[in-house]
Amino acid sequence: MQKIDLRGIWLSAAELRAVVPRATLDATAALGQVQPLLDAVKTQGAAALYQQAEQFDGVTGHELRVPQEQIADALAAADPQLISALQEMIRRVTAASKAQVPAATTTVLADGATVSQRWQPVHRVGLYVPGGKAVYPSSVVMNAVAALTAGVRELALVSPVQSHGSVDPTILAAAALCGVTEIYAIGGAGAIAALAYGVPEIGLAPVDIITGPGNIFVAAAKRAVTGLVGIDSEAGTTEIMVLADATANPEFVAADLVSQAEHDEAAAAVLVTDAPELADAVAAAVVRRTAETPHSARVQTALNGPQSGIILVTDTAQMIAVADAYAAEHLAIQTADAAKLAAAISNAGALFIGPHSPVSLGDYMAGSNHVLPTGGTGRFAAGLGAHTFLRPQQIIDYNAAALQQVAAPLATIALAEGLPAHSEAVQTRFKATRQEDSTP
Ligand code: HSO
Ligand code: ZN
Repeated sequence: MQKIDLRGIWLSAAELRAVVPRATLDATAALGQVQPLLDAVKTQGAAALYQQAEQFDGVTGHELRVPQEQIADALAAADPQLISALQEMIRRVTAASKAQVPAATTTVLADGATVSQRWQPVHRVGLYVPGGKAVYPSSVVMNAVAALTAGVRELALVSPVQSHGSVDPTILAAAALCGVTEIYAIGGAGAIAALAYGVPEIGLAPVDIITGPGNIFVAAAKRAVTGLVGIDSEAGTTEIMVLADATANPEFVAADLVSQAEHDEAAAAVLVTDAPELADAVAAAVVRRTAETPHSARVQTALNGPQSGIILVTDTAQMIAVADAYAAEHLAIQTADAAKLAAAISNAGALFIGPHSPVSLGDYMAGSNHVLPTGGTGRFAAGLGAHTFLRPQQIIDYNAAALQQVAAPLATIALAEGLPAHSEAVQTRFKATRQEDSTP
């Protein structure tokens, strides 16, 4: 791993963002390539989906809608130990997701004047699940449980057709465990178009929100249909930042860095420490663990790539500044005062406190959601949760007296804006005789 020494060098947040390594993924470049695929699905429906499956997945003639028996078979054939592990995960993620549903509120502004707010789930959600090298039943759970806990009524899952002519059976089993049964064997940009526009011939109705990770073409397609539908944040490659001091266990730190590097050659792993001895111990442990781990080549590429590194800082204050500027998807804090340090940091997708809260705990069993903002978007975006599928709606309820109380200031503003009919809509309610009352 490369070393960057920032000791004694005080940089602004913008400068820190420029020097701390990270992977970048820009979907804009793929927009031009995906537009014709989206248009084809919009105008030709299932025929375009078949054509794209043949072109990109090398499969044709399969059923686009996965039959219910096939889903039941996949669940029956799944390893019972995997099923019970996923069930425990579902239980924990459901419990923590319930706490993400905000309470309704009512504000009384005067006698007979209330503004309430309720959190309304969207009706229908489309969930994209990648196939191929990254088949993650855990991500099916994270997306489906968050949506269902929010109160979403319908969930359609799409995933690329595999060589056996259907969706990966592990994905089918995970979906079934969550209660998702509307599943389509379609993938890539075309699948995003199918969710956004609908495909009536196969009974696929358009959705309101599309979530789920995918490759650069899927990300570009999601961007292209944004506005017609809502999307979750654009998922980039996994990244981990560990803040550690001299009290940290170098083996724990190294294991955490390697764990996320295992995802992808482009994954980013960054250690920030004020203890040079710890930096050396972690570097040595990383080399040893990388050599021993099954995905050795991938991990080595990720950790030695320009997106990863070890940052030496002067003190805790600089550690906080680096973490805040970076806004890591996963921020692990392994210092003597981890909880206190976490309280001082505002930008991160999720924070993992102390030596016994590794990031891989959050990936599977913590109860938290593992779909988190990458690429520094944690500065303004949140991870996926029940809230992703909820909209706050305000409900205005005034009686006559309460309306009359504000009629004059309302008129003042309406007239200042040159919109007298706005004021008239209020005033007419207080006129003694309405026209229709005098007609015989
Ligand atoms: N660390 C990944 C999620 C994941 N890990 C899925 C294992 N499976 C992105 O947060
Ligand atoms: Zn992971």
